[in-house]
Amino acid sequence: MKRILTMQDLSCVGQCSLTVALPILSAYGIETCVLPTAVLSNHTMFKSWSYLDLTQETKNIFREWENNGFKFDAFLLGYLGKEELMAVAESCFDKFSAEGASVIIDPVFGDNGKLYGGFDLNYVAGMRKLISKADIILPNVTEACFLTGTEYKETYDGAFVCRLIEELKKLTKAKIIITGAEIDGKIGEFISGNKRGEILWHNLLPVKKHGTGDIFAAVFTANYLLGNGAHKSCDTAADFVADCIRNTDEGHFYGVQFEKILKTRK
Ligand code: PXL
Repeated sequence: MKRILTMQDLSCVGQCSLTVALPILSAYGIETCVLPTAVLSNHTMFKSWSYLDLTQETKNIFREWENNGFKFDAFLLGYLGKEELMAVAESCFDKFSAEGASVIIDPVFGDNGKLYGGFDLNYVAGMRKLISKADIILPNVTEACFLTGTEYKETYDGAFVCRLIEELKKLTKAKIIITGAEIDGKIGEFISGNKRGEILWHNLLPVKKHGTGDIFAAVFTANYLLGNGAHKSCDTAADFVADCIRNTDEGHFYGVQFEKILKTRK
């Protein structure tokens, strides 16, 4: 059985980051270990939140993991929260990678052309460096723009997204999957390839929901680790997210009810 370490925040309420990655990866039969980077009362789309930074505690955790000889077959990184955690992540890969371990990084710092609250360009610069260690990266269009220093556009075409991929290739050897590109009433994932990349199109749903990027990353990662390949894993993850959105009750504003879908899908 594969063992993964997922490193992201624990938002106690709000259906994102660890509270979606852990159940989803586990439901796919992957042994899932966690490295919480911070504990928040709830995610930052609510009107207020508390934030306990766990950067210092990672030293103690790593010491004991070394004592116990733990290794991981894969890493999934999401919202880290603080720039200092980039170096922590690098040392985590160095110390705890099993042979051939995959590093999957969802940069998680912005959307709709803006950085999430609490992030600045130093964080982006740290992430730009960290993605050079990845095997797969899953930025959205906003994150791809910030990482490559490209000006964000509200409306763009496929050529714009392909250029983002070419710019990202200068920063990392990772397979690049730009998620949630919205073009002409459709939503798609752009996947880098040796020559031409691939685009997977899906119907764009009329509502936007929080936490769907984290769900996409978890379903993608689970499928990828089970040997389904990047293309199929992407398709499955996009369908899963769409089903979650369709099955979320109206008025449920802070996330999607992925639990309903997890019960029915593999
Ligand atoms: O879903 C991404 C995410 C994760 N964790 C926290 C967040 C967000 C997005 O806003 O605030 C704490």
